[in-house]
Amino acid sequence: MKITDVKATEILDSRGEPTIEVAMYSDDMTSVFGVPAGASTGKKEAHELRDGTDRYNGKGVQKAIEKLESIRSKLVGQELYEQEKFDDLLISLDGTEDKSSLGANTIVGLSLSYTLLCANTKDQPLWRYIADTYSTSPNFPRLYANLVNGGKHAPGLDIQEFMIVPKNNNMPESIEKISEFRIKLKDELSKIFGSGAELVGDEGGFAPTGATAKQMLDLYKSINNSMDNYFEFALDSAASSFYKDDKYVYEKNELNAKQLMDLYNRYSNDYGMLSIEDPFAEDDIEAWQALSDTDHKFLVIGDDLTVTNYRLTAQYAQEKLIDGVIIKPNQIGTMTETMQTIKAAGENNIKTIVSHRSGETTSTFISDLAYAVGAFGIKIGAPVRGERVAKYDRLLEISKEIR
Ligand code: 2PG
Ligand code: MG
Repeated sequence: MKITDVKATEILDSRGEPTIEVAMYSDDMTSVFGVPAGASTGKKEAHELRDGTDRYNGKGVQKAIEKLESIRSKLVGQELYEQEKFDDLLISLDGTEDKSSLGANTIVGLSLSYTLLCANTKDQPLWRYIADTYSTSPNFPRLYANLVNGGKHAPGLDIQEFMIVPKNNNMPESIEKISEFRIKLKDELSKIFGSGAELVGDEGGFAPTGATAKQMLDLYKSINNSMDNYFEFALDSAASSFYKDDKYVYEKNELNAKQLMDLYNRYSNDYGMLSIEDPFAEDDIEAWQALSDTDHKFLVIGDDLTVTNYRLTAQYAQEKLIDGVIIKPNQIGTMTETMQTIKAAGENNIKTIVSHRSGETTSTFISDLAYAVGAFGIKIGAPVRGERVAKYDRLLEISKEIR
C-alpha cells in the first residue's frame, strides 16, 4: 500500500491563528491531521515555520505549505507501514538540526497523518495500530484537567495551569467528576470575583484577574473536600515565562529560586501536589538541581526543559532532575522521535504525560497516543471548547471500543 497524494490547507487553530492541516491519501483511504501550536514554547523546540509577512500578523503558514508542495513528488509512492523510513526521509529532505527548512509544523503534519493513514488502511483504531507497531501496553492515562489558566494563556495569574487530576483512570467517571468540579468552581469564582470571572483562557480554564495562586488552591481544596477528595492537584508553572534577569517575578514579588522552591513546598504541604511542571526556567538548571537535591513530595515534570527530545529526556532523567516528561509530538516533529522519547522515559523509569498545545485543532491523535502507550497522564485542558472536548470525547469513545 502506497501514498497516492498529499495535500495541505491553511486552517485556523483554536486561537484563531493559521495552522497547517495535512490530508494524506492511499488508493481508498484518507487521513487528516491539524497541527497544534504552543504559546509558551521551549527554546529548543523544533522550528515552527511562519510566513512573517503582513497576512495574519506574520503568522501565516503559506510558506510551509509551499515547502510541502515542493517535496510532494518525493512523498507520493512511499510505502505505508514504514514509519521510521518515512520520518527519516522527512528529516533528510529538511536537512537541518531544528527542522527549520521544511518547518516542524510541516513535518509533524506529514508524520502524524502518515501514522493515521497506516491505521485507517488497516481498519484499526489509531491506538491499536500504535500499540501493535511499537509493542506498547495500552492503558488509560490519568486526566490532567486545567481548570484555571494564567501565564501566557490568560491575563491574571502567573502560574500557567492549575490542574485537577482524578485519582483513578476510569474515563467516564473521571470526566463526569471533572465537569462537576468545574461547575462548582465557576459558581464560586463568580461569587468571589464577580461577573467576568467565569471567562476562560486558551485552554478553556477560568481566567480570574486579581486572584492569587493561594486563593485558587484554597478554592480547589474546599471543592475537593465537598467531593470526597476525588482529585489530586497539579501545576504547570511554565516558569520561563516569569523568569527575568535571574529572578522570578511572581505575584509582584521578585523571588530567587530558593524562595520559589520554598513556595512550591508550601503548596505541596498545604494542598498535596501530585506534580509540578517546569517549576523553574529552562535555563536555570541549578534550580532544578537544587530541587532534586532537596526532599520534595511532588513529581517534577519537564516540558520546556525537555521538549520531547529523547536525548534531553534521558539526560535529565539520569541526572535525577525530572520524575516525568511532557510528550508533545510537535515539539520534536516526527512520530518516530516522539516514540523514542516515550521509550527513553520508560527506560529511565520516569513518567510520561502526553499533552495538547494551547493552540489546538480538533485532531484527537493525542488521545489515542496516550492510551496506546499507557501514559501516566494526559493534559487536554478543561472539558469545554470544541478542540479540547474532542479529545475528552475520543477517550470516552476508546473506553467503549475496548469493551
Ligand atoms: C504547556 C503547554 C500546553 P503551550 O506549557 O504545557 O498546556 O502550553 O502549548 O502554550 O506550550
Ligand atoms: Mg508546560
